[in-house]
Amino acid sequence: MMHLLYTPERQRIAIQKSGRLYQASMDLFTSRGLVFAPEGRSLIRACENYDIDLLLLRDDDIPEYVRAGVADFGIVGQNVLAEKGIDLPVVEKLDFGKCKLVIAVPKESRIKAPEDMQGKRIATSYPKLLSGFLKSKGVEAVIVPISGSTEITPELDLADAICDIVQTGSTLKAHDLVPICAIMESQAVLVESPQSKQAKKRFLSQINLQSNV
Ligand code: PRT
Ligand code: ZN
Repeated sequence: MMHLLYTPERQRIAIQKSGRLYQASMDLFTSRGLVFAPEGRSLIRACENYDIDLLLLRDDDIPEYVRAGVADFGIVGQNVLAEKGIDLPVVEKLDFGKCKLVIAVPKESRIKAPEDMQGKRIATSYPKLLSGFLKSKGVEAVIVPISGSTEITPELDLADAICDIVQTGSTLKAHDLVPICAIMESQAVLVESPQSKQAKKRFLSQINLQSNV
């Protein structure tokens, strides 16, 4: 029998509302015994057997919600945390959302290494991580900020290279791009708010203890 745990208020856990991390995040909670009301259009979804509400958000917004303590916990990619520059305590590294942030170039390009990118244009949705990487290599390049579909930019001559997330590599291949170096490896992590009180931390660990995962 599932017993309800007493908490003075409901815990809020921010997860991606759709996209690559949504289903795996829901599966994680389900595997730990949480039952949710059927999907509706609301951005808040109540758990029926624990004092927990899910906040369904754009993944880019999750670090800020958790940092501010509006959400007590969040599930987000390490790449997003790093790009936002928001460092949050990691409760658990999760076994999904694994990917790499790489620099890739057209396969016929003369760019073969980061040093060859001096003065070149690189399209990315990760300007902060890219700029840190280029600085560490002593390379000055032009960062072209793009919010999505960077892989199309070399063939349209908006950029000479891209810096993007790769998982299987099939998107790069489809655009005749090849990776020349990796900037970071990433996976989904469960983070907690620094604002979160001890009771909340204990609360979550109780859920973990009930898990068979
Ligand atoms: O709408 P919202 O802002 O919430 O979602 P989003 O579109 O920003 O993110 P989404 O759902 O694409 O990805 C969420 C998180 O999943 C990322 O922040 C990463 O932590 C992780 N992840 C894991 C990935 C990938 N794998 C991935 N393959 N994120 C993006 N991709 C994209 C990549 O940008 C490229 O377009 O998939 C393409 C490459 O995939 P492959 O398999 O062809 O290499
Ligand atoms: Zn996003």
